[in-house]
Amino acid sequence: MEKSQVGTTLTHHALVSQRAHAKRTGEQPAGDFSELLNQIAVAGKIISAEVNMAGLADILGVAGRTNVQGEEVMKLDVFANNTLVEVLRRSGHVCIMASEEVDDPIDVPAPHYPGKYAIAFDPLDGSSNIDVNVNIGTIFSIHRRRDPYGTRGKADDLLRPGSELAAAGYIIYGSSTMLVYSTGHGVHGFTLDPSIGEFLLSHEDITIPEKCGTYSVNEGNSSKWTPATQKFVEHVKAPDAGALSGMKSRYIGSLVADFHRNLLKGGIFLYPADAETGEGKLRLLYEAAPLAFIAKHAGGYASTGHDAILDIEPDGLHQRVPLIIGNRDAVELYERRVGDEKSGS
Ligand code: P6P
Repeated sequence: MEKSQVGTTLTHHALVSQRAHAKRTGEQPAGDFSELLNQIAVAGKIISAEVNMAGLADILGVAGRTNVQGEEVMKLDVFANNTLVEVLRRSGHVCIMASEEVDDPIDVPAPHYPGKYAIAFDPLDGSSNIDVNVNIGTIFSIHRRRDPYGTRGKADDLLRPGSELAAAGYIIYGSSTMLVYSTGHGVHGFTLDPSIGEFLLSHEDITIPEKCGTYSVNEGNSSKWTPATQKFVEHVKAPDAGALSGMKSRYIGSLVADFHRNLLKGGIFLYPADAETGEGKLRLLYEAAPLAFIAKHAGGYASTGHDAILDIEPDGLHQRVPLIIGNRDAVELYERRVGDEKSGS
């Protein structure tokens, strides 16, 4: 069959996958999800344009405030957050939101229509890299609201395990802007063609390569790691310690960039628990869970070391978790090392 000269747009792909979902579940395809995904893409295009302009415009530099994480807020963070909130509020498909930049749930007040999805997002992850031109990204997770006929959304619509997600994805702003998403039926990547303003299918059915050739961790934190983490990292670094060893080190310090590289090339990313606090740095709702959903549907896995990330019942919008994510066999090896430490073997 001759090759189509028109690429597969994100909208078309989402519509086709929604029709397939409807066929599987007997639901009537309403097109809500594909419209919602399209609005996320609109916000992504607006943010991408601003990120690419940042070096030229006077948008760099600190906005002079700190967010819930106590981190200085860069102006682009604020811009990205406000763009997503505004675009999603008026989409008619969202009833409640959570953002890394906002302490409390973000409602969808009248006259906006409260749709059937609850969304959590990190509007601009890796923002400390903005002014050194390193890839940064938007991460999002999408739940169907609990009460299909409710009016306003509630925090409860967001505080659910990642295993119940309807979809998740991220947009990475770099040499090109890519949107990667999954609804649980494969992981698909779309590259923005700025000449027509469309995200076109460029990576269909992404699966994490068999070989786990890279480990990605901030070794500057090694003194804060548990012995199990220290032993695991020593193992994967060792030149010839058998399976899952002799890995290269790659660490960008931008979660979306590190995750995206490992998704396409194979690898394991670790932001482990701090031995003192037992806490990780990364956030469950809008960083760990959406990426764990993507990893799972690309054949990978994500764990805290003790529990699968997708099984964790969130106890708050900004809950931190340890995150070990990437090739399934490497993450499972980490879990065994943690298990051995617990059993003292
Ligand atoms: P560290 C960026 O600030 C971020 O939230 C993630 O994007 C990244 O993976 C992590 O923090 C980097 O943290 O402590 O290594 O600088």
